[in-house]
Amino acid sequence: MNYHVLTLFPDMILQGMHTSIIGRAMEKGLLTLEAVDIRDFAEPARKRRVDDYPYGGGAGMVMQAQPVYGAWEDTVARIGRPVRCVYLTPQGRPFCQETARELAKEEDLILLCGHYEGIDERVIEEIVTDEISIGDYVLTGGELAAMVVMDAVSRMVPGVLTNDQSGVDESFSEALLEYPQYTRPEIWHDKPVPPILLSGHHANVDLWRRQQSILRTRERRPELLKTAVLDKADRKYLAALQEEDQHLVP
Ligand code: 9D3
Repeated sequence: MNYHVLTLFPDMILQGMHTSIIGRAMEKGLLTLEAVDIRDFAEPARKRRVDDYPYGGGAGMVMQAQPVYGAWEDTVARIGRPVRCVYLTPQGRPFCQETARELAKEEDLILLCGHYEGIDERVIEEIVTDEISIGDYVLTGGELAAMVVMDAVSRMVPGVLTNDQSGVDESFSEALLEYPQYTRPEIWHDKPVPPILLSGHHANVDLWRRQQSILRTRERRPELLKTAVLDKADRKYLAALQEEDQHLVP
């Protein structure tokens, strides 16, 4: 996977990505990353300025079409074939694991980061193939969103995760939340590790963990239970929990 990030803050992208597992994968040659500075494509007369006032008035500034187009055109020319261009924007489709898996199939991805109040719509219409939001909260720009997308996409690229990290065939939409984890010491702040984990009965441990996953999912993300893949024992446990609740009704 070759990432090409069009941004006003290239250092932020490079510094953020060179640490972590993803940085390791870049050293292994599985991923490449370039940050293309949109300011390098400003009209010379504008002295690296790339924003201007919004037509129709209103607060803030808008990124001009021309420098964004220049950065994109240069990048596509160097790649040498058509390539998806992902615009990170609060107006985009909510990012999810399925999108990460789909984007990981591409050989190259252009990621376009906005700033100010946004980018002139006309260049969006010409170059953008996908618009993605990472959630309903307000960021100051698209850079952190681009890094979130690259992180999630990269771990779906074959070879990026080691075997004990798995991941490639994991499904989020079919899955439950994870069970709680414990490590040494056996007692910490008067809290013991759940005794079943020390019992050595692997089948009982597996069952307990599965039930903890179901319990947590029901408490924290009940909407995930609609798509979770549950076997007969899972459904029986879930029914027992609902039955338990019935007895709590006043
Ligand atoms: C509060 C300002 N907003 C109303 C005038 C517009 C606005 C413009 C630019 C709000 C946020 C941003 C910067 N955000 C992103 O570029 C962004 C983002 C986000 O803020 N939340 C979730 N996903 C994304 S992807 C890109």
